[in-house]
Amino acid sequence: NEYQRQVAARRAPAYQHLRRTLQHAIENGSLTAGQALPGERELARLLALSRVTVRKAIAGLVADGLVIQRQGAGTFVAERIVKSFSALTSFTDDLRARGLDPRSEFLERGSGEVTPEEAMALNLSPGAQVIRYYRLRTANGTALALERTVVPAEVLADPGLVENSLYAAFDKLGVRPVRALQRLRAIAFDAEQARLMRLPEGSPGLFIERRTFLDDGRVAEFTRSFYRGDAYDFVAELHTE
Ligand code: 16G
Repeated sequence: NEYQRQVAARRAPAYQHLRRTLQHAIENGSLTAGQALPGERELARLLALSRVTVRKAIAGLVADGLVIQRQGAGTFVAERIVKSFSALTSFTDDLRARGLDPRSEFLERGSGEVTPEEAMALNLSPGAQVIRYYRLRTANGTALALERTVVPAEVLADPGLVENSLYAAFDKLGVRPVRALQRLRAIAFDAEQARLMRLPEGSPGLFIERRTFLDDGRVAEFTRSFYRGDAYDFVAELHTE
């Protein structure tokens, strides 16, 4: 009830109280997508809170993906990311184009012999070598996706060649993807994925599987991506036959 809520609110540290207040303001639309939040100093002054408190509250909202911080420009209420479903672009391309700073956090990185499932997906013979990545994809500190990628070692010889972007590594090596097959379906993040994404278990996600081909017909990557369902709009242009 209201009394319990007020008692709980009073007991919570000030930064959590502020974080929740701002979260509600975003959820009920009093703060709208793209809108700038007052600066840290300004907020602290307006609410008679310390700057540390304001900073901690904002950091929480960034981790939740509710706001985005842009270097030198300030903090803004997050807008959904519009992504083409038919363009062969990379995570890094998509976010750089929006002025954000995309990063890869490697959860796993290695190489080994292809599994039967991978051999089917990559058109490889049993015994071939592959490299594998499991990455948390972030933009300006917000986790947006988890991606498992397998690449034939004949395309990318060493797992260390990818710093942040797989497609940037392809580009450097003169590897040119020309087409891809992709499928998408709705999922709910399981407990482990939710922990990595810092989301509640069961949060909605988009599972996208992509096989990318080179012009000589070889498969360059097999990637299974789990994108945040609340952050992305996939768009495509349709034509009559
Ligand atoms: C995108 C691709 C993924 C690709 C990755 C490369 C979708 C649905 N998936 O996330 O298949 O491996 O970009 O990104 O777009 P990177 O060059 O930033 O590593």
